[in-house]
Amino acid sequence: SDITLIGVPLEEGSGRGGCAMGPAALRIAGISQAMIDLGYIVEDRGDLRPAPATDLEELPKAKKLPVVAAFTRAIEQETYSAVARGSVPVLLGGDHSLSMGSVSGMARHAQEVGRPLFVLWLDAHSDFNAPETSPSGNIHGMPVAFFCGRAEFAPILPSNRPLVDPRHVYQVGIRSVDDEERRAIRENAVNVFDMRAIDEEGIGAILRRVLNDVRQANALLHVSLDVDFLDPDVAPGVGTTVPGGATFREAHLIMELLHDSGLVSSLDLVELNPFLDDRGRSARIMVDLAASLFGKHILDRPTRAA
Ligand code: DIR
Ligand code: MN
Ligand code: MN
Ligand code: MN
Repeated sequence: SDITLIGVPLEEGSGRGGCAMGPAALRIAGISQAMIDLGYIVEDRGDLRPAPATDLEELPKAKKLPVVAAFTRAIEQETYSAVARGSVPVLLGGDHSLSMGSVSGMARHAQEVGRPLFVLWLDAHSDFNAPETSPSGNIHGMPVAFFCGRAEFAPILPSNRPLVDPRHVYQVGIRSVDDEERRAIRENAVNVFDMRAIDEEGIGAILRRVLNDVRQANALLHVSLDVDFLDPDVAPGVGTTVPGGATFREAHLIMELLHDSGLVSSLDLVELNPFLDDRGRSARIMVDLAASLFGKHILDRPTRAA
């Protein structure tokens, strides 16, 4: 298949209920048909349902670690298998801790093919906490630090797993960063384009810079889209809304530029909480954005160099 859908009914990383219904809501909103309509062969692998890990303990500063760790292992394997057979993995979340697995699976593949892995992180949050710095203990605030090797949990994946270079992580839409997290993203030289950067430079200019870097490095690109990247007026169906987010048009332009680039290897759609949504609105927007990333557009236009 061209695209592999992987359902991840995981909410234990978020500290509240609801995200486990995310994959079901994305399917009802038509994620599979949207891609079939664009001409892709789509395989839906259903939902992952791993039993909690028995080799890891609950930690006060990494809540529900045995559940999140079991998902991380299963997601890493499913994502790796999909991309290794030439398909584009699309993770249907589920809270953002699922990216510990998806990005690690992509990093395994990138290492095998001898190319670097870049990550585009579309989020209100940097998700660069570690158990020692997290104010909440919720693991969905830690995935970027995890796949960069900067958050030490008990062993979840093999200790020799490939890591992502934090200088190859591009965060866009950021507007909520914890104090110690701010220091960590600076020390690790993560590329951060906060909402002010979007206001001042425009999303198109920022995306072209990111895509240029990816192309120059001959890298694979993983895109991770958190619902709260969007303004809460656009997408209310998420547990951690932050005012002042991306508009509908800014988000669509990103997806259209990503499609035109031909550089995207894999995608996470995360943090959708159908319990908090407004009659499926946020689910439909996430499906619409994914469709744009896979080539849905308004008019044909001549290809323009980035
Ligand atoms: C906060 C909120 N930085 C934390 N994080 C996230 O709990 O670590 N909310 N990711 O979506
Ligand atoms: Mn997030
Ligand atoms: Mn977020
Ligand atoms: Mn480099």
